[in-house]
Amino acid sequence: MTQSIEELKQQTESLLQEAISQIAAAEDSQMLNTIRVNFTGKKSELNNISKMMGKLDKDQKPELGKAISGFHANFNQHLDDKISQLKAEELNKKLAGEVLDVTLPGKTPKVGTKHILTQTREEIETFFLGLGYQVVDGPEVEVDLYNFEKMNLPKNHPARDMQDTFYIDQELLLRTHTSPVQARTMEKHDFSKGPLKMISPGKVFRRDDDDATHSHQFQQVEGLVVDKSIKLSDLKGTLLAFSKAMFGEETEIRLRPSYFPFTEPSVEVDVTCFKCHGEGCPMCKHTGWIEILGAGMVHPDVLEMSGIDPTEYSGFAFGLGIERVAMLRYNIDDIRHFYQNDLRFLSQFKGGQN
Ligand code: FA5
Repeated sequence: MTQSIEELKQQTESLLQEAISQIAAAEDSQMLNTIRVNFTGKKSELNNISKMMGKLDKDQKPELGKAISGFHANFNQHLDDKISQLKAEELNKKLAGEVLDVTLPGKTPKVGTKHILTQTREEIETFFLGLGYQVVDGPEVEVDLYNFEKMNLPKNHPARDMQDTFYIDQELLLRTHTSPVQARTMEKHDFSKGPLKMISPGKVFRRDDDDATHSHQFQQVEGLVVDKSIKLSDLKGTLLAFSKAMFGEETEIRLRPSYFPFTEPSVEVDVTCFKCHGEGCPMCKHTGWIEILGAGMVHPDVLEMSGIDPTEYSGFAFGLGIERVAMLRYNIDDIRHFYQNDLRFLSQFKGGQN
């Protein structure tokens, strides 16, 4: 049956109205897609109308063409508007479901803390930097020459027994103390630029059996001052100021005669017990004093072996165990706690960081 141009235009218009009402009722993009296929696809009524074009008179063809393209323009416009509307609705729904209460307290990230030995080492460094010392590093794998010989401990010297260690070969070993850094620093020092004042913190190793106060690996801080007319009283004044800074203003020190091959005279330095303040308690084994370090005046032979004239220069040196200082300050009863990585122990020492 052939339809007139008027009927075709009418049919196109009806189709458009139907499409518009379906678009308006659509609830999601999937429904819109179905509408698009139904109204503009190959099997759509509109396509059938387009096929009628060939049967129309020449002057009627543009009329139908105009009606069809009018359909498309209108249809697409309504479709686009609906897509935007659905998108906006979707976003609003999402936002409504995601209510953000900006007044809720935030989640504090867990921040770690420096190991208590690192904190103690840094406090010691800060103290000596304040007195104008430089902080020097030295090798942990050391040669016999620096660890022993230049420290006045020639081969077969009986005092080597006090510091047995792990040997890599005849000449190479894990250093037993930080004292070899003394020789390494003295050899390089230029006295025209001022006195030598250094500390050197670091790991040391000994063939010691582990117990509550001994470990086969621990940390020391070496101290060394060399200049013209350095005296034992300079050592005592420095260590008194250090002890007060570490253990409290009321702390006193005493020097007891001792022996180290690299110092002459040599002393052990004790501080007044900061628990009983000298009265006597289990901590200080009822003596009122606690030993913290070894020290002395640098032996003239040690100065000479490092190229310094002992008739012109003198110096003092000291060496302390960082673990020992931390154990005393925080009343820690077993050195092994430092190395076991037990968070219940470590997290007690948060320093100033948390
Ligand atoms: C020395 O190592 C000397 N080099 C110190 C020194 C330097 C004296 C400069 C004079 C001049 P000593 O062996 O006493 O000395 O060790 C020094 C400190 O290291 C001790 O007071 C102790 O705190 C610590 N220490 C020694 N052996 C151990 C160990 N096995 N475990 C933990 N700490 C230790």
